Amino acid sequence: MTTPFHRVLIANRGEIAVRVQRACRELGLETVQVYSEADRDSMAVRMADRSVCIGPPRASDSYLRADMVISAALSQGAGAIHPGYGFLSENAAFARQCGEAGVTFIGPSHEVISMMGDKAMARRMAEEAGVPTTPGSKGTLASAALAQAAADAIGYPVILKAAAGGGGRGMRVVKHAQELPLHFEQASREAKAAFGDGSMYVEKYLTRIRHVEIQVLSDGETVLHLGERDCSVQRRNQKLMEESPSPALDETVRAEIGEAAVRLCRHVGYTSAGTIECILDPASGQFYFMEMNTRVQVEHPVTELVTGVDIVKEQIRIAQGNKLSLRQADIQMRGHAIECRINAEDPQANFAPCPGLIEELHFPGGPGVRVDSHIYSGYRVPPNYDSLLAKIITWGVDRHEATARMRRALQELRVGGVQTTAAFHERLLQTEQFRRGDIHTRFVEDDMMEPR
Ligand code: MV4
Repeated sequence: MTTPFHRVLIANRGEIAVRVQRACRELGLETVQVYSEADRDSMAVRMADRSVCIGPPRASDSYLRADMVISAALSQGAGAIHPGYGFLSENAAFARQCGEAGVTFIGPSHEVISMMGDKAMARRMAEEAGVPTTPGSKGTLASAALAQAAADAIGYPVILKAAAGGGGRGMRVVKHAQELPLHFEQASREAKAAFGDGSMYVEKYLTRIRHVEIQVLSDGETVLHLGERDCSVQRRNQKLMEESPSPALDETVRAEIGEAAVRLCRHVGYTSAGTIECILDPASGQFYFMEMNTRVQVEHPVTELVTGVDIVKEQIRIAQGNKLSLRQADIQMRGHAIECRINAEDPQANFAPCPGLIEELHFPGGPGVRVDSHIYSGYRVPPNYDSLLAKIITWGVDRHEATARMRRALQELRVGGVQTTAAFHERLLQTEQFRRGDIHTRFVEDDMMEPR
């Protein structure tokens, strides 16, 4: 039974805080924006009905302070908290503490967050749900010797993964058997230091792969998939550009991967919005479960543009106890969408972060162009957080038109005062590989970057 709420606390910052503000406004909900001292002048604070400073700039002293966030919700009469992405969004303890404080956590149950946050357990759930997984160990490996035996059985190269890791953290590729024991000990030690848990599992390492992920929405009874996103344009495990639909999927695989995602959600009792990340072997067209993200993702707008579904509003409506009004037959992907992440980074300086004052700002517009951003002319980009300034998302009737619109939008963009990744995207869109839709996850690092 969910308690009705009319005020939502947004426990995040930047563009996603603005995005959630907008969804709340459209649903007639009031907003409470928490902020650190570095975000006092942020757009999200200006948009909110109420705002509360929860600490100094460092995230561990502000946006990660579960106690401060929950007490802000209670003191401001917010009946629900939206965590956005990053920060506390996949912190099962925080989700549980929200419930214990009588505040609705806008996301899955803390039990499901915990289950899918254990990447070895998530993999097991996928296997039980009949979702293809890469050949790998049954669960975590208690010693280097057991890891060696599992890897020998799988065949090299293998990839060691931390059960408490994810998103590329706590992973290590092992090419030869003799290297495994050392890599296992080092990776487990690093995972213990980084995540408090050194448990490791092993998978067959697939090379030249694509990253394809499926957006899901569930109210606990109806489980919908909203099609896939291709996130293969990455650099050091950081997504730079995403698109939907994937140029690498045909209708058969598209249906299979969507049905697999729904099966997994049903199997674990998933609710709210979520994303199932897969790796796709373009050669065979076979996809394999990688991990599940129990939060809204940065790249959700490309799905919104091709399906017409407002994912954040649906998430909030589900948290209010509403049942989904949509059925799978209502979800039609139309056209093509591309998102470019405009980061305050200098591609000519190895993508080094470039915080500073936005002296001039002009965003693109016109047909098929959406900009999700929190910056404004005169805004000072703080050095304390991720470098995302804006997401430019374009929609076209097909990939060609979406690409042409993105090129035009990037040419219209003006950001004075800080270096951005816009010029990198302009170059990327002109490569033959992108135009052919033939991108793998190592393309940027292996094929595109000029040798330094
Ligand atoms: C893999 C893989 C190849 N083979 N697993 C990266 C982040 C995390 N989601 C898991 N990742 C990978 N897992 C097997 N068995 C390659 C990666 C990988 C990757 C995957 C998708 C997109 C970008 C990536 C960059 C580096 C490694």
